[in-house]
Amino acid sequence: ASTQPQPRGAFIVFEGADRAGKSTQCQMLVEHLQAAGVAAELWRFPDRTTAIGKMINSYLTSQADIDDAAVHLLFSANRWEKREELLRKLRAGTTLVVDRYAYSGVAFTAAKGAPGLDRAWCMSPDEGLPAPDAVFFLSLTVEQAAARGGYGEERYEKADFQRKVLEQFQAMRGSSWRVIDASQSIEDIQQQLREQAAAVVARCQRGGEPIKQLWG
Ligand code: ADP
Ligand code: FDM
Ligand code: MG
Repeated sequence: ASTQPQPRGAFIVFEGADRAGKSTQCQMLVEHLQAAGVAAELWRFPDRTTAIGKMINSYLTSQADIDDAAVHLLFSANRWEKREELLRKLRAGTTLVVDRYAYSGVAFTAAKGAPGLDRAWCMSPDEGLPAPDAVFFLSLTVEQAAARGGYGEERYEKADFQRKVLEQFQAMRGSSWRVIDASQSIEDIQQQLREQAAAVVARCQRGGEPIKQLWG
């Protein structure tokens, strides 16, 4: 039996180290898509608005200490609790532009180098989550990031740790990743993102693109 092409929204993820410009570019891309008549929403992980997200926020702002393995599972649970809504939106034709996803989850925990929490362990709780259609990786060195006014106050915003996170991202990046030089101007980066995103959105809109699963 032939399957009907099933038009849907695109699932686009932004990754990269802190201060690479993810939040700036996500926001601009969503506004651009909406202005072009594409149904699009901006999402972010962690989603700090849920009960689990509030625990994560307490951890990131150092109001709470949580065991490394336990907090890793909370970050993953925070994606699982959004899975149904995410799939529903995509199937209804809404494109989701998502500021961080499971790749950050793996990179940040694995960068701790804690016994037992190697990359394979870190990947396992996210196995089976919806996989993005494209990952835009905004690439910036720790030195370039520091030149943007230094890091903020949150738990992971330290140069030495960020270096280890970048190494983890490096080890994980697959063929579907589009690496963008994040040291360019905001406008130049946005221009490249718009072109690449338009192709992904069009491909999903045409139909026949199944939603894949991590870590495929
Ligand atoms: P992220 O979400 O990756 O941590 P942000 O989008 O919050 O990064 O940007 C971090 C800081 O760097 C902000 O002050 C932002 O205005 C600035 N910034 C973002 N993109 C660029 C760029 N291409 N060039 C210079 N500064 C930038
Ligand atoms: N982070 C983010 C993790 O450690 N694990 C995850 O699964 C995700 C999605 O949380 F330090 C870290 C990465 C970053 C912090 O910061 C979230 P932003 O500024 O909200 O992206
Ligand atoms: Mg951000």
